[in-house]
Amino acid sequence: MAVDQIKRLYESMPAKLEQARRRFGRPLTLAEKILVSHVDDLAKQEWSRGKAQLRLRVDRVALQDATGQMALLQFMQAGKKQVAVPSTVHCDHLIRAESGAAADTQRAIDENREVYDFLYSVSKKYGIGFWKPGAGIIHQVVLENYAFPGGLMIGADSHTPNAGGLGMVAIGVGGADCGEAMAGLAWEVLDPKLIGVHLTGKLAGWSAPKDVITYLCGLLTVKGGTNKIIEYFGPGAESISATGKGTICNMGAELGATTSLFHFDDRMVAYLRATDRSDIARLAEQHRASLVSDPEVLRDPRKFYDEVVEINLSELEPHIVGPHSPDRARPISKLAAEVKKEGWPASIKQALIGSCTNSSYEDMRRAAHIAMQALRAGLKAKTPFLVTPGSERIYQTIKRDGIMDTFQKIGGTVLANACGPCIGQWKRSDVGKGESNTIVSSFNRNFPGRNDGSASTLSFLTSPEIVTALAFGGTLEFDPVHGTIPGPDGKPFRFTAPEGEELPAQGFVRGEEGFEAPAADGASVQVVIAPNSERLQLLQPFARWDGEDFRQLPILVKTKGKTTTDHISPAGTWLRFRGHLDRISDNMFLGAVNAFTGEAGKGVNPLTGQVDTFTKNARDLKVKGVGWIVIGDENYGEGSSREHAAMSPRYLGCKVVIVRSFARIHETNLKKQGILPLTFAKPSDYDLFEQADRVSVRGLAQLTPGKPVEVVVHKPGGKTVGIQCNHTMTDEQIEWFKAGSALNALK
Ligand code: MIC
Ligand code: SF4
Repeated sequence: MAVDQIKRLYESMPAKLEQARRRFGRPLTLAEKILVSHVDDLAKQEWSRGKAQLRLRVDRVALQDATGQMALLQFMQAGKKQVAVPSTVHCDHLIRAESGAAADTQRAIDENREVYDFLYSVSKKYGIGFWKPGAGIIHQVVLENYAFPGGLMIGADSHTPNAGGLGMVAIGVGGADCGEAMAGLAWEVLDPKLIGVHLTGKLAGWSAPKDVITYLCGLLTVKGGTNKIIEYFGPGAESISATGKGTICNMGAELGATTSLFHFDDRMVAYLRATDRSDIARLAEQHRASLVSDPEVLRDPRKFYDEVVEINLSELEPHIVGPHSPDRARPISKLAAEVKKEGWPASIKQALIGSCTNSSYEDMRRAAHIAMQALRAGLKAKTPFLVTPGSERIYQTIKRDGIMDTFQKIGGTVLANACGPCIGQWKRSDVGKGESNTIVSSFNRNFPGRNDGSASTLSFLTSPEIVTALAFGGTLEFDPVHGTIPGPDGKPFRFTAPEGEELPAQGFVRGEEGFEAPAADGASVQVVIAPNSERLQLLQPFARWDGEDFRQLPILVKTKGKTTTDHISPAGTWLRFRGHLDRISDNMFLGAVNAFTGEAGKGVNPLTGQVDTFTKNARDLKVKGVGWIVIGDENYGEGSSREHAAMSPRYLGCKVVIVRSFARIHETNLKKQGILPLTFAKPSDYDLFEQADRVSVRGLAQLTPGKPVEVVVHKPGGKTVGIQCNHTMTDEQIEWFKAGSALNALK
């Protein structure tokens, strides 16, 4: 965004904030200030945390190559000439880690040519900035180039909140939301509740920004942040670099939070300057009062936040989370005992650092400091060590400063500046299929099957410096903070706490950054999609609701326990089909655990009684014109923003999803695609549903915001049980349902 636009935003803030203070009758927190300055119509907007729907004007939209394909296919249907807000596309998810940066990037360019060409030509045509494969991971590139204090951004990726490290409200959403904002519509979100995290003390020694968020994940759990913004403030915040703040906000996605952000401070100024944005830093300094909470809020936070969490950074121990869920947390000092008790494989097979979460200069410096200590002592890494730099700028800078060299000396492999192993784009050959094994990384997610497609891999997440030390220990039983490992001379070797500058003393190297600006006039640019492509498919509108109640729908799947988007629509090799709805639907529910059998990915075809994959069963129902229903557990749809987890079910005939509770982005994605998302009024009603039941939903013509819906369960013997379910649809969202999708309603 051009500096003059930021200036205009800042200049408009004081008057709007004053208006809001008068209206609310109280001072404002930072998140509120940013929301207030971005509402579409301040005079008419209703406010009520957890209830009102906010209509906002975003400053920017960010897309990546996996979810971006659907976002752009939907945007194209709006028939606009240009995007209405500054937008960028980042090619990062489709590069598979196999043999190292250069070869992997080249292979990705060859394998994904058709998709890259599509993204490139759409970007060129509609005024979107395009970041080529190898340029970096979306969130790191956005932090380096586009994020700014006080801004509002949406991105088709759940870790978009990374930009909160620079004091921005940055929210992960589905592709349809992005498509609409790019087409010039206001963007809607539930007025969030606010959690204040008051930081005191100072990060020091082994404790890293990652520990703030892994600790919070343990405390608040994966659904603790749902429909809430997490605002960090207090004297401790100043001890965390801007990129460290980014790590914390990034992984706030694992709490299900709408977003996370920090108040503007001098660490942000330093980062803006180091990334060639002194002009923005200066502007923000001039408008500091608008970019932090009002003083009354800081003095008495409990009056203004719905919840306040206190963290004394000086007492925060390094944490490690996993396996299988980011909220399974404990201090590293407690891990060894738990590993023994649980019988997890202690031996570490792979150690990985980097990703969008943790690949700042500071992270790499501190990890290299650990590696240097080991090298000097003559130690060898016991496990393969993989490094994923977040961007070309980081890569070139750590290369110049000898950090890459250090990693290579310990036998590390430098992968492309891309998602790679974080999203299952990882060709691993060191373990057999189904072999139980342990990996540690500095990434943010660890759901079963995520990194290498194998649910038998136990993935643990912690700071890059701890990952690096663990690579030398080779076992989860090693506590680098308190313990020792045998040195080459047999004597115990102890690491000293990591150190490292937050920003490169000689400045960042810009490198070949791989940015392509759009055409000045895109009218003549052609966007081609081959009719026989297996990678891309133009979208056909979903059918309108026929005006009838849903009668006697069979249950395609009742899921048990965690049902993340990685369970509903796995990534890894399936990323290949992210632009082709029919092809990708073959992965539907592959990871979902069938509550009736405990098996993943398979169930009884309700019409034939045969056992098959959920996809095959759904395709059979679709051919026979029978709609179906999904029953789900807590926090259904946790994790990614991928709308394929809503589109595939919709495409194959799903009408209703009833669950104990939803994750925010997925619930919206279901609404956008015309599926009815319901929650049990009584969560124990989940237990009522059995394989052979049929389910009716009544009174659809009278759907009303805030009013429950009547659901009837028909038992095989003819008995029926009526239950109540709730929905969170607004009048507008009910129109989406009736039109068949938000996109249909728009047209
Ligand atoms: C992820 O971390 O799960 C992803 C892959 O980045 C997703 C987006 C996607 O599925 O393409 C996300 O976080 O939204
Ligand atoms: Fe990529 Fe992983 Fe970050 Fe998602 S979490 S954007 S897959 S690096």
